[in-house]
Amino acid sequence: MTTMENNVDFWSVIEASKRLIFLSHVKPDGDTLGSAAAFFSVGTEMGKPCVWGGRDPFPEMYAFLPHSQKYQQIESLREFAPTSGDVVLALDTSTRDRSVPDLDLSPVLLNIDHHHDNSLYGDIVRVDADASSTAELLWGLFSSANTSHVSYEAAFSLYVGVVTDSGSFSFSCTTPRTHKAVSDMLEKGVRPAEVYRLLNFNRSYAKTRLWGLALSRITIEGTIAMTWLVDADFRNFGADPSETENLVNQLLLIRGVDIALLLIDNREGIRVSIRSEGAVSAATIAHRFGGGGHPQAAGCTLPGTLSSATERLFSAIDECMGSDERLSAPR
Ligand SMILES: [Mn+2]
Repeated sequence: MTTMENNVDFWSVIEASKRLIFLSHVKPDGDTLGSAAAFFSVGTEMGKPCVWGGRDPFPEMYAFLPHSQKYQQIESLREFAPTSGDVVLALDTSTRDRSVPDLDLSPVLLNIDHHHDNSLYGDIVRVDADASSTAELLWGLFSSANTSHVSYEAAFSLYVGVVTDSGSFSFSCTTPRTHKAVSDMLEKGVRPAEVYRLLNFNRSYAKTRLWGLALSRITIEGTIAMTWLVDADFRNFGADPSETENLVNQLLLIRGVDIALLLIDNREGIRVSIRSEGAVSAATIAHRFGGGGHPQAAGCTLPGTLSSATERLFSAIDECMGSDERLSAPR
């Protein structure tokens, strides 16, 4: 689904603004941050005062983005004291509750996103579910405005958004338009090798050792790979719980594996991350235990011990394999 109004309206609102307020979504990723950093550059070039914020802290790994120092962790839009003439831009944010509280205080709210489940909130909506990323969508908006304000800095920031949201062009959202946009960004001087190094050559020692431990514990049964971590593992290595993000995906890289499970015993329960590239939907498995997600990625929390949770998961997957094949989305 695509909602597009004409670009003249969009840019006349930006041009008429007294101040631009950029908002990144909760648990900010490379797309919401790269998009805001890019628009911050463009806004600044246009001579507009700009501010930028979000509900969660700025992730250390994206500190290299331009204007990252200006990001403010805020509890409410009220902290920016929005007044008439301010334009608020929610970037890459599918619903109001993924933004900061009190969005209603926005004099004008722009919703710029590519999530197919965007609730189309806001005064001006620019949602294109065919775009790989909000960054790709923004590149189109910047290009069509024919503005001279799109610098190398903006191109660099948007490139970070496209690369991270498309899994380095490996996800199915990657299209000819994605590559055309990126081609234009490279013309602006963006160096892919440099961005690759910034994004990837910064893994912490603690995380590397934690992953090593988890990878050494992998067991495989049929096409299912699983591994586990306990609270003490994080303490021993000085690793943060957030450092297991994407770890479960490593299990799917094993030849012959199409379901991956990561179980983390955090004392309050067993937190389970599920990935599936097979006939059984990860969401279907997660739903059985009160969790949720997408066909390829889902999660849930089970009570009890690691071994009882493992047993229940495996028998649930067994049952799904028998009955769920017709229900899972075609790939
Ligand atoms: Mn995105």
